[in-house]
Amino acid sequence: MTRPARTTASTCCYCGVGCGVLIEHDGERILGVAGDSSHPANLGRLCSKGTTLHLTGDLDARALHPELRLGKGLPRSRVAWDSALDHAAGVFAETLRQHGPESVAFYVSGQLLTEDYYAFNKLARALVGTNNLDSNSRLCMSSAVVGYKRSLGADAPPCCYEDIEQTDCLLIAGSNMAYAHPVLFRRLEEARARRPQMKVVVVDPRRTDTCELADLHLQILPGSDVALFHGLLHLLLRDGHVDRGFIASHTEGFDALEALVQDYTPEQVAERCGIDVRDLFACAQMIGGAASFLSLWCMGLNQSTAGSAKNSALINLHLATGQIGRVGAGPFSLTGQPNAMGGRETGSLSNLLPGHREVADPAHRAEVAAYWGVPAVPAQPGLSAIELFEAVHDGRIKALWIVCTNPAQSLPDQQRVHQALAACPFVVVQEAFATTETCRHADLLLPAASWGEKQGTVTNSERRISRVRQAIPAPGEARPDWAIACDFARRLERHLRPGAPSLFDFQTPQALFEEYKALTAGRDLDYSGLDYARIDVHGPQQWPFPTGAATGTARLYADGQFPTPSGRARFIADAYVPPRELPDTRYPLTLNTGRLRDHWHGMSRTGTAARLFGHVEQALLGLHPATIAQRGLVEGDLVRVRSRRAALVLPVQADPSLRPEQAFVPMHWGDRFLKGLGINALTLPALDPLSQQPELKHAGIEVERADLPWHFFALAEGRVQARLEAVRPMFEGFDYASFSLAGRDRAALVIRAARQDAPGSEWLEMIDRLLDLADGPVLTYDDPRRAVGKRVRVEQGRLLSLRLAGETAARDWLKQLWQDGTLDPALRPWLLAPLSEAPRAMTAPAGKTLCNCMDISQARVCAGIAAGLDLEGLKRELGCGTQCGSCIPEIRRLIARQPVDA
Ligand SMILES: Nc1nc2c(c(=O)[nH]1)N[C@H]1C(S)=C(S)[C@@H](COP(=O)(O)OP(=O)(O)OC[C@H]3O[C@@H](n4cnc5c(=O)[nH]c(N)nc54)[C@H](O)[C@@H]3O)O[C@H]1N2
Ligand SMILES: Nc1nc2c(c(=O)[nH]1)N[C@H]1C(S)=C(S)[C@@H](COP(=O)(O)OP(=O)(O)OC[C@H]3O[C@@H](n4cnc5c(=O)[nH]c(N)nc54)[C@H](O)[C@@H]3O)O[C@H]1N2
Ligand code: SF4
Ligand SMILES: [Mo]
Repeated sequence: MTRPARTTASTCCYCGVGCGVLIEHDGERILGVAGDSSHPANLGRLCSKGTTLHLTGDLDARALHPELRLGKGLPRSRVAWDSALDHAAGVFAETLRQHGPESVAFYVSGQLLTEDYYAFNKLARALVGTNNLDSNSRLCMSSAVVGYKRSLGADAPPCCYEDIEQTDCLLIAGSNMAYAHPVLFRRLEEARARRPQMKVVVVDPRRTDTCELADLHLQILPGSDVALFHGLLHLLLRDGHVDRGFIASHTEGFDALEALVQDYTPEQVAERCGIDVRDLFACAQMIGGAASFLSLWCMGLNQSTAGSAKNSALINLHLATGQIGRVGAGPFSLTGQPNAMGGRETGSLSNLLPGHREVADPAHRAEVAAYWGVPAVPAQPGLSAIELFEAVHDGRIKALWIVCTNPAQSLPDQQRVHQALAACPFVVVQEAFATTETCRHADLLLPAASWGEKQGTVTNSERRISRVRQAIPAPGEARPDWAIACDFARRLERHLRPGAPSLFDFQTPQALFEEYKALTAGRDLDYSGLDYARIDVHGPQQWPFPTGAATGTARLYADGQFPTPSGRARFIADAYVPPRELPDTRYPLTLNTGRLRDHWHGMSRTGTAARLFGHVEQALLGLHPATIAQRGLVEGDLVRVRSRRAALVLPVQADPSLRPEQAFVPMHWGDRFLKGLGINALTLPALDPLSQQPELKHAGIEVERADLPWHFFALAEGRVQARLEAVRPMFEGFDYASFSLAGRDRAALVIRAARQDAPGSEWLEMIDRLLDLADGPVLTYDDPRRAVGKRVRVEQGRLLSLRLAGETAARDWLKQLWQDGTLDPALRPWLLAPLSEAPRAMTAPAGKTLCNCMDISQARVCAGIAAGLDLEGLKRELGCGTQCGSCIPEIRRLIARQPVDA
């Protein structure tokens, strides 16, 4: 029986743009999504990830029941919630009794809702008595937090999204918003079309799709932003483009900065940044001559050992020119995760307390303790993410609770992270997807409700608080994060505060919100005047929203008053410091890492939707064509990438958008999808001294050809998640093994692997069983002398699975035949033949999918361009780019044939 379709308005669970989505469902299953045209962040738009939300979340990948392991090395088995949480409370209580509050820690996430965050925060500080609560925002926003606080006095992005549309000069530094904040990029594209006089500068070592809108791209050397920003200030001063009146009335510390930037002469800066000095002049001219100047930035500034300095050096430019607190002006940090802002507000970093308070401030601690009715919140500073895992590694942390983050994929220096987790006496992982690398290490796995299944609030990049609403029940026994935290806390209270009234008597997320919001009263972010009902009736609101307010606040600091003791903003005079791993003879290349358009972090969710692999199917090491040639490589070769920490084998890809001394790998592949602990096996745990944010963007590497003559390729349709779980352990003996999905309405698992010699026949027999190739209608070919063996399963005129061992040249053709559906019977005899003998009639592989919504391949777009179509023509004829628009920057790039090979 089909139920009537219903719609629930909620918020997208991916990026910090915070788009409103309408979830279409029947009360049991989510059937579709649409952009919410009444939501001020997106006004109806969604990007390629947002529009495919309903296709993600394969139940085979979900955590459905609590599971407990009673000893290291033993398998986990299913337990009831009661015993799971009683057990956890017992272990935590015993650990606290024996080793004190510094022996336990919580590692949480910018993807939690504000209510979840608050519950964990109170649990750690008020009940357990530790500040060892840190969040993955340490890898993401902590340099921006320090930047705002040091320069402006409070952690508050002062701008709003409309400023992006209304500015005269936009500087985008270290942000690939075309991929990472696509709906804002759509808004920018549209604004630029209306106001072509708007100037756009992009500062990025790569020529990204974001550069398609730029008047000027400064392709700087990695990590050289501080030198660039000081060099720009030098020129603004020289040309009289600073606002002396604003500096005198509203700032302090300019003299020291003015003295410092004297040394940042244009020629020196151009050399240090590796750019043409004329481009530096042009950039200074655009900023200095603009009526309004806005900057956007993201991980290219934050993920650096100079992250805090980069943030403040950029904010300096706004203070020196008085470009803040006005329409189209200000320093606007883009938030990565959907609720990294909420984490900052609720104080969910180890050095923070709720309401933008500091652990280090005794008055702040006393205020929070009094509000909670506890004698004190701990004064001992908590450990930040990297320090925290170091403490797990050396045994100081004995019980670790991980929520909504996958550190065994996303932290740098993965060998150490995996060692730490393997050795930790008690690891709790509270997860929506059981497939993550971190789940392997869970002694207790707690299934969490996820997007569409839980409710609460999130704050987006422009300080706007939106409701997250539940559409359907959570699968299995999964429960919302706040409820798990409070249930555990009440059980722990029986050990730690027997008989005392509970601090965690919350029956709804709304109750948590109501208790928490009072802690913002009188603080810079004050949203004590907001409640769920107000958002339900009047829509999402921007803080501050104090009691009695009728509307939120679009822009901060319009009056030139800053939340510092003196009321003045501060110039910060930090000198340029280079990245930790500068190129040397052993590691001459710099590895940069970042996002793809259609994947989200460790891919626990996006990795369940086959079509999201259509744009980029596998992890490739991008190198400049000249660098590839110089090393005697050709595109597609497997190379061994070595850093000071580990080596990883990957195919190489020519990427002319890079500088010759640079390499790029997307951050998304962890050990599940790429053997060898994933990309972060290579990255380094060096930290910014103020924000403790790791330098995930610059690792010294070298590459060399990996001689792995025995290749393996397989494709198997159906049950992709379960099949991946089953086959993944069989590839431990391989030097290279990469896993992905293919298809659109039907999904297949795709495996590419290589090693020195052929594995034994038992291995092949086993893999054939797992891929449905052991019996039934399977065509076989074996040449044991050459260690070549092929299997193809054809059923009812369709190719269903295949494996090519020892000789894989026909892999793309066969994959395309699978994708095409019905198999032409005339091709049957050729399926197992060497590629050179295959008929000319064989279809060429379509290659990557540019437009996900309309399923248009790059090949078709290129053919259209060759036939003379422009963007409008391509939209009209092919339909590409007419839905979510995420592919438009790339289509523009193809039309412009950018980048041209340098
Ligand atoms: N599709 C997608 N979108 C996402 C996410 C995702 O996983 N997938 N994740 C979300 C999250 S949590 C975040 S934090 C954001 C991240 O959003 P972004 O920061 O925009 O994304 P990244 O690709 O990590 O890095 C941005 C750019 O920084 C450049 N860069 C590297 N080093 C330097 C440098 O030294 N200086 C400068 N100026 N630039 C440099 C890189 O070349 C890269 O193009 O994306 C959010 N949105
Ligand atoms: N090399 C390199 N590494 C990086 C970066 C980089 O640019 N380069 N970027 C860094 C940045 S900016 C970030 S933000 C991090 C992100 O790193 P992670 O936080 O590890 O990324 P995710 O894969 O998003 O992890 C979130 C987890 O929460 C789970 N989940 C989803 N919904 C829910 C829910 O409602 N409840 C619970 N309990 N679980 C849920 C998901 O299945 C997923 O496993 O990666 C960092 N690592
Ligand atoms: S831009 Fe895309 S990923 Fe980000 S919130 Fe909007 S729909 Fe979601
Ligand atoms: Mo992030």
